[in-house]
Amino acid sequence: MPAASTTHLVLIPSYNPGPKVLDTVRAARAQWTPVWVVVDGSTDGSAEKLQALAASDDGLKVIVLPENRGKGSAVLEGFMLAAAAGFSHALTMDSDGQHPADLIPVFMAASQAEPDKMVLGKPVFDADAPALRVNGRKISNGWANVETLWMGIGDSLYGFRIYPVMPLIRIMRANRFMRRFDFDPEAVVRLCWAGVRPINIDAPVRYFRADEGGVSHFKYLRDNTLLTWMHTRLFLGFLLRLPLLAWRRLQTSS
Ligand SMILES: Nc1nc2c(ncn2[C@@H]2O[C@H](COP(=O)(O)OP(=O)(O)O)[C@@H](O)[C@H]2O)c(=O)[nH]1
Ligand SMILES: [Mg+2]
Repeated sequence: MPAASTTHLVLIPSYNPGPKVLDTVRAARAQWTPVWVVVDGSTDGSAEKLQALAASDDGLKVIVLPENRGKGSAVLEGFMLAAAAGFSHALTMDSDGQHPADLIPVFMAASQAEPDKMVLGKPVFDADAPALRVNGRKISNGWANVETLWMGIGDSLYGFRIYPVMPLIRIMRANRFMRRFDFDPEAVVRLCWAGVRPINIDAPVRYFRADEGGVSHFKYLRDNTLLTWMHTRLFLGFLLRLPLLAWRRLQTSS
């Protein structure tokens, strides 16, 4: 197992993740120490299995939330504990096997070289990726780029990324949204507004069929409505900040 980092950790929010969760966490542990999992009120017995894994692994910590509160809430809970433990950055990844654990060291190295930035995964889809999801994210990405005046967000939604811990906590404390599926895109846009620039790195994303152990809690109507409302409020926030953003943008492009 790799030597323990005192600045960077892997944080995995997990809600009823399906059969791939233990392999996903093991794969992350093979690449990084420490790894923390935040179990977000799961009802599938995964909390107990993860706790059993952690009992024999000092590099793995499992935080169990009693009720499901949404991905953003689960990540925020983990970030507050990470900040209290002195960590400055966290790589978030999903618990269902879709994200490339083998790229954790590459992302961490990029973040350690430029700690003022966030490191965003840019998804490379396999042939099984549902067209509706792939095309849907183009809309979210288009909005995110407008809202940040094209400051370089490669992908707004991919949850395989490194956030600076304190800037994100400050943003989330000041904002009552970002607690569910609206977390990832709103986080990158608001971090850009706060002056945290993105680094983009290509990273494969896998889509598993249900019979292969694939699980998704994405609901098209509910979550697309959430994303539409999110971009509406971000666009209004963008209009308010437009003079400041335009000024900054001119400075960085010259
Ligand atoms: N959708 C959802 N995901 C959650 C929640 N809490 C934590 N997560 C985790 O967030 C990640 C993304 O969720 P997932 O359903 O796989 O979304 P998808 O990969 O975009 O289809 C997974 O690791 C989930 O386990 C929640 O309340 N809802
Ligand atoms: Mg998933």
